[in-house]
Amino acid sequence: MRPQVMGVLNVTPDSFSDGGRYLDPDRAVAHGLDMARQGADVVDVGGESSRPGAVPVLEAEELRRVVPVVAALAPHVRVSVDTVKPSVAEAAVEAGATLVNDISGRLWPVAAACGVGWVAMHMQGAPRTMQDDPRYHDVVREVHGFLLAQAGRALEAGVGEVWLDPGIGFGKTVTHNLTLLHHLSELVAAGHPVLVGTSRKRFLGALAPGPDGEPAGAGDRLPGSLATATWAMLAGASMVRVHDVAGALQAAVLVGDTRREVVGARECQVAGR
Ligand code: HH2
Repeated sequence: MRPQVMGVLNVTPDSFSDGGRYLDPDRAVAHGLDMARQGADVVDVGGESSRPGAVPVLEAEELRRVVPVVAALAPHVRVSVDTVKPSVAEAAVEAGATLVNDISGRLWPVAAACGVGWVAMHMQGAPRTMQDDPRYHDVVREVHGFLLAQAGRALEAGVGEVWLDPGIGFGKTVTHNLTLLHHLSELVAAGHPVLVGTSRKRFLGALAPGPDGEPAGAGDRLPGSLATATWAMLAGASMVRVHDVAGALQAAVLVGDTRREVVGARECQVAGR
């Protein structure tokens, strides 16, 4: 099986890379359907930005942004809801979402009560201040330890589908992000499916500046996004969360084929090659 691709749909005015583009519900639904056509296995609908410095959104506003978009997409593609608010998660599930993507890593009781899957992500602190001075004694031990403890609680509560996500960029320096990617296979080895989101994140720009020596802006981070998504999939991640679905899907197919060692078989089917 190839790794899955989760397409990002931010119904927000202020997300770090696509803020304002899909705040209009019709545009959001059109983009979600487009990602589904491109092959996204899941469309992740969020109504609150979690970029560094982001200010929380009121519950009523988040519900207004998310619920109609989830309802319109759910008949066509698997939908996850990216929220930390139990009420928003519940309303999105009511509207058709079957996965709660939880950057707080604390909503397993909601997933258990609603009978849906749950993504537990690790974050140090809260978006408003998380990048001020993130510190760990041992980032791998602390992040993996938190995720496995939360997974245990979720399983005990009866959640049947538990994903773990190290939370790249959430209260982490560039070095913390790279260390977590380096040790990703250890998280995979714990036995839960792993989701990784590096798409367009700031550390990619900092690591690979443009020709002018300046950090690459969010719109110029596709190569780094694909490289890190591919790294994660090769390390065993079962899903990558991306803004650019078509490229990630191509990478996922290649990783899947390489894992199954069918490259040779496929070459035979391509005439003249
Ligand atoms: N990253 C973002 C949001 N949600 N969920 C998971 N599970 N993993 C991630 O790495 C992750 C996430 C941040 O990206 P984006 O949604 O594009 O930006 P914003 O939070 O500004 O809306």
